Amino acid sequence: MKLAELTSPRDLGQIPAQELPKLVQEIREEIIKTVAVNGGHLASNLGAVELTVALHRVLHCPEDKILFDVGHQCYTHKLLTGRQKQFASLRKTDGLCGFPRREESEYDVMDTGHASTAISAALGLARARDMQGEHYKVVAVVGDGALTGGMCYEALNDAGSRHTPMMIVVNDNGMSISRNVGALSRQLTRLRVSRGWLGAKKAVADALRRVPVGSNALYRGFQRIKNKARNVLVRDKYFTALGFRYFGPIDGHDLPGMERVFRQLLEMEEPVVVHVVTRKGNGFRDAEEKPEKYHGVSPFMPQDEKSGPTMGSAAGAYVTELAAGRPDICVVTAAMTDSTGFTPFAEKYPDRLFDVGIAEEHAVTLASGMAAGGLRPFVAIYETFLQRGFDQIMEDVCLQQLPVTFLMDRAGLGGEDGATHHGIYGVGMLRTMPGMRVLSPACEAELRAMIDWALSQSGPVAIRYPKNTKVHLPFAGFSAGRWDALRPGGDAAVIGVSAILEECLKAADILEKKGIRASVINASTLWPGDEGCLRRLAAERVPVFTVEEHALTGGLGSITAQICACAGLPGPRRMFSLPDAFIPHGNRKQLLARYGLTAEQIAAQIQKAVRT
Ligand SMILES: Cc1ncc(C[n+]2csc(CCOP(=O)(O)OP(=O)(O)O)c2C)c(N)n1
Repeated sequence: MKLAELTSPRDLGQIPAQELPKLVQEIREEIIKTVAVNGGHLASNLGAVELTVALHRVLHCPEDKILFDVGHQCYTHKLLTGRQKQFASLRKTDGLCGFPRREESEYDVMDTGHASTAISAALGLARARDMQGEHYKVVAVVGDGALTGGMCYEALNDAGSRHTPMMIVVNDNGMSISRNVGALSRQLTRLRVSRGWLGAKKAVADALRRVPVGSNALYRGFQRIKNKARNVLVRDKYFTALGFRYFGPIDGHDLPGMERVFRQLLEMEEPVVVHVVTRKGNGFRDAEEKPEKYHGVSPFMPQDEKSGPTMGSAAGAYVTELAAGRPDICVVTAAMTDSTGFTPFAEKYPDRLFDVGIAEEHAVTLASGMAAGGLRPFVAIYETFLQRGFDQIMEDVCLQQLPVTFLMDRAGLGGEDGATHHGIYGVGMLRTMPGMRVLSPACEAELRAMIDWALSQSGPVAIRYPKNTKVHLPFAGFSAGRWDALRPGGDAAVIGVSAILEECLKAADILEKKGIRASVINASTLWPGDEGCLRRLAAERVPVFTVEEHALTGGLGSITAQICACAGLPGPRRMFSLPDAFIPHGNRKQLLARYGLTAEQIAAQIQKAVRT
């Protein structure tokens, strides 16, 4: 049976074992072909093909539930659950999402994209099942990278305490995006490389084959296997201490072996952890050799190489430069050293960069402690993932006015990654925190000036920037707290910030052709904003329009409205923003058009407003 002929994962059961390698190969080719055109999480998906096929062969989904942590490795799952025909639309506007989405399929159990949530959610489902007297199986697939996130420990601790039956598959490839970090990762490595796990594969598979079905017999069988295979099975202290039965490590590319293990262990009504060893990028040589590069890729190759330097790489380069003269500068990242542009810093100052794993909450409080101890920490992080640290920024940084600088990459629409990756709520989040200053540059020169200013401050500063340097500003220097005009004009004032200024400047050009002279103002100090600027515009009776690539609540429009209301000034005539909603994945330009944020749409609306 070919991939295209599968109507549901149940059909997998009809495929004889000897034909499965062909299917696996077909899935891999489909993934490579699609990601080459659409971009996506290539290496993670290639590593999880056999694992996903094995799970779908032993489970009865959608009644049984598979939860993929992060969800970036769910492509095989999508291909096996009736979405082969739409697969070419992966990550495209209105196409399949690159992460599980409940509205897309009944096989997608939770909407995900942020790491380390699967065990908690699986435990919730397992408890819902038990309380309602149902009997389905619940399986969480968690990478060794995701396992560095604190939520996993909280969930394991809880699950083990009540002995809730569920299965956790640890997909261990030794990698997060980069090489994995931390003590637990070291423990997994020890298990993986310990005396003869390769030998264990055969011994365990042989032993399991002889175990009869039925839970008591299974349990005895399991004990027998443990005794018998004592020399090859590895003793785990970690999961066992938390109340789980640990089983492994087993080969994550041996489909029949995995199937046998999953089948047997699912019969045990207990919390079990199966440690599966996979190779990231498996089956695609480049990705196997450079899994970091192929973790998440743009459509490759020709376009990818053209994409040019990012704001993140500019931030990383500048902080590295500054660090030469300032031994107090250090950097904290949460499993994103390379993605945030800080590899050069890590290479030059390995003792001053701390990759804490996928642990954003810890990253923030760690930085607060470093600042309290006299250092000048930068937290390099994607805006969307900083959401994890809300309480820590509030209590551990702002309450004490500690000089931590947040370098927030991927501000604005996250494009093809979708709802979980857009950085469009950060301003609203941060400006509720007393003492926090929020800046947003539109070009590299402005970014560097902001970093300088942050270092001159004794309290917290957040600098948020988009992925790419798009706007070529007539940059005249950054002056904290001031909103400067980038071009003059007395008929309307278009106040924008960061990347969307490009659309504002174009809108002003369009308006000029219609006889409307609009100034464009760069609100680079987003918060606390510039009341003086708004007072001057009000005195000159210039109608104000705000434009931002951020949700309406809490962003530039609401900042402007708030300042005006408090100062008794007329508020903005219109606030152009993204809606207060979850924005789906898609091409940035197309999304801007959908929400009325292109230059043409902005100009048309301003024209209507000033002419009426
Ligand atoms: C809260 C959060 N922080 C950071 C990320 C970015 N991120 C996506 S996948 C990933 C690594 C996951 O590693 P692992 O779980 O081992 O999966 P693998 O890709 O190696 O299969 C990271 C850091 C995220 N999705 N969520």
